[in-house]
This record gives sequence, structure tokens and C-alpha cells, in this order.
Amino acid sequence: MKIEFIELREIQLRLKAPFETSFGTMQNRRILLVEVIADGVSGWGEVTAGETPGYNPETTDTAWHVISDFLAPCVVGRSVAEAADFPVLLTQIRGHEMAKSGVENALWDAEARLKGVPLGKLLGGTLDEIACGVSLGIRENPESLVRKVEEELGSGYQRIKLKIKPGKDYEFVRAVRKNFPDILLSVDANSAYRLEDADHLKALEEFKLLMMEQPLNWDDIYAHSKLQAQLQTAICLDECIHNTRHAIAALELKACRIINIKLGRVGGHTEAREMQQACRERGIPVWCGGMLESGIGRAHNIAMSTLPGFTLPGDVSASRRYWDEDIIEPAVEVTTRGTIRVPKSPGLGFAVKRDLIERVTVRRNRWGARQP
Ligand code: OSB
Ligand code: MG
Repeated sequence: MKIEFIELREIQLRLKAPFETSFGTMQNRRILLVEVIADGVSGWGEVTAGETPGYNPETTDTAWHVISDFLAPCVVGRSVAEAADFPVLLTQIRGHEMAKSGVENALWDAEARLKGVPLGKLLGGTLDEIACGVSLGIRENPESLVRKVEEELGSGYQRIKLKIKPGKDYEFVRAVRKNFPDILLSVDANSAYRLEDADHLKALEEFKLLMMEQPLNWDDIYAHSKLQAQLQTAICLDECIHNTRHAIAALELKACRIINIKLGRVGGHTEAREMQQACRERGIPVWCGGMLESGIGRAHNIAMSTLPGFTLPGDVSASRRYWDEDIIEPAVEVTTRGTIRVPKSPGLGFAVKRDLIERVTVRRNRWGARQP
């Protein structure tokens, strides 16, 4: 496959409602999309960086810089046998996983379209339908959170994840658990606690959580190993894990018993698949995390979630939870069983709404030539 053309663009989309986490509130999204043309076929990827470096060090603007000044010039005009060989082209660029992922995943979409197969199948996925959960932002009070949980359960979602931070944790989780004694319930702290808070976190164990996601520092696997030794509840790592070596280190240190895999955070489908495989060999469940993606990122998440290691419901949910109008069609829908049916058409399996994307584009860069 020859990488003939790359187009990077920034689009601006507004979430239907603000999403509050321990590191801040997101509503006006500045999303980078990448279109790659390889052997005359187009593929799309999304950069999942946030507007601020609150979740990880990357931002929309650092990704713009890294793709524009290093990544695209390095790969345009080059050839790879398959998308899985793409990371080898980028060994000179350290970190910046989200920037890399946007470009690599576009190439995976193009390869799947070239071969006429759904992306999930090309990755080695086996599921026709994936299990879905929701991630709920921090709310004003426990009552409004309980009402939101009820609404999401009514839509069929199989697992509820609550964002927590100091002062917005115990009472909120208690209220939800009291109203819904049997649901799969987890919490995500986005690094809001310290090892000294272990006793405080232990108090949450009475709520029989499926997992506690990233309670401690974003870069501290060791501290999580100290905490996991004191908890019955499984720790799930998110922010700490950027590649398969990190995942193996965390598992050998017993820093977690579950891993959240996000395509952006780990640098794309190739690394995500390898991490999934390493976890599977060790009997560790993984699930697909979300970054409030547009439909393009969401479609990539659906494809990845078909791999056999993804045995827990992901934060992959319906387009309508996020956007008045998504940039793909059909919109992603969730069945009353809390699943998404995996599309069967080639590539991402959704049509990209080019007209809408043009209307919301605020800047673009191009490399190479679009073949006629
Ligand atoms: O930690 O999983 C996270 C959103 C932005 C940044 C980090 C996280 C999240 C979510 C939202 O939990 C998941 C989604 O619905 O896309
Ligand atoms: Mg998380």
C-alpha cells in the first residue's frame, strides 16, 4: 500500500451536555480527523486528544504540530505491505500516541476497504455484536446521578461507570448502589487520589464495584501496585498504560487486574491488538475505553472491540448520547440488550458525511496528491 495523500483537519463539535471529570469539564470539542489515500482508496482516522493536557500530555494542538511537522512528512509517499507495518515508519517519533493513532487507524480503514472486508475482521475480530456500557460525568448531587443512571439502564446499557473525585465519591456511589443493587457498577477517578487515600478508597469496596479505574497518578504504576495489594476490588488502569510493555509491567507488578484499552492512548490498532493479546494470554480482561469521540473514532472503537480479549462492556455508546448530529451514517445505535451490532460492510462500515465535515472544518493541511 502506497500512502499517496494525507489530509489533516480540525473540526469543532459541541457535545449535547458538558462532561465533568476530576480533571475538568469538556463540551466544545476540537477534534482532528485524518483522511489517508492509499492505493487510490480513502480511509479515516480520529485523533482523540483533548483540548487541554488534563487527561494525558497530548492536546489537539500538540497533535496538530506533531502530525504536520513530523508524522505526515515522514510517511507520505512511502509504502507498507499492510497497516500493521505502519508503526515501523515512526520509530524516530517518541510518544504522541494519539497523533500516531489518528494516522495509523486511517490506514487500517483504507486497507480494510481495499480488501473489501470489515475492519474488525481484518484485525482478527470474532464478535458480531459488542457489549456496551456508559461513562457518566460528575453531577451536582446524588439524586440527579441516580436519575441519569435509571435513564441509561432504561436504554439497555450493561454497565454503568461513575466518574468520581474527592468530595464527589462515597455518597454518589452509595446512592446509585442503593437504588440498583445488582447492576455492573464501576468508578473512574482519573488520577484524583493518592496512595495516602487508601482507607478512603477502601470504603467504596462495600458497593461491590466491578472495578476502580485509575485512582492514582496518571504515570504511577508502582503506586497502583501498592494500592491493589490493599484492595479486594480490581483496579483497572487507563492513563498509565501506553503500550504493551507498560501493560506487562503493570500485570507483573500486580498493579491492576483489568486494563482499559484506548486506541489513541496506545498509538493505534496495531499496538492495541498486541496489548489485547498479551492480556488474553495472562487471563486479564480488557475493555474499550472512550474519549468522547465523533463517529469516526467510535467506529474504530467498535471494530477493535470485536477482538476476543474484549470480554467486558466498553465505554462505547450510541451517537445520540453525545451529538445532535454525528459525522457518520447511520448513527451508532445501541440495542435494548445494550449491544452494538457490528457493521458488515468494508472498512469502518459507516459512511462519512463529507458535507457536514466540510461545514465544521476550521483548518486543514494536505500532503501528497489526491489521485483522480
Ligand atoms: O477516563 O475514560 C476516561 C472521557 C474523556 C477522557 C477520559 C475518559 C473519558 C470517559 C468518557 O470516561 C468515555 C466516553 O463516553 O467516550
Ligand atoms: Mg478512564
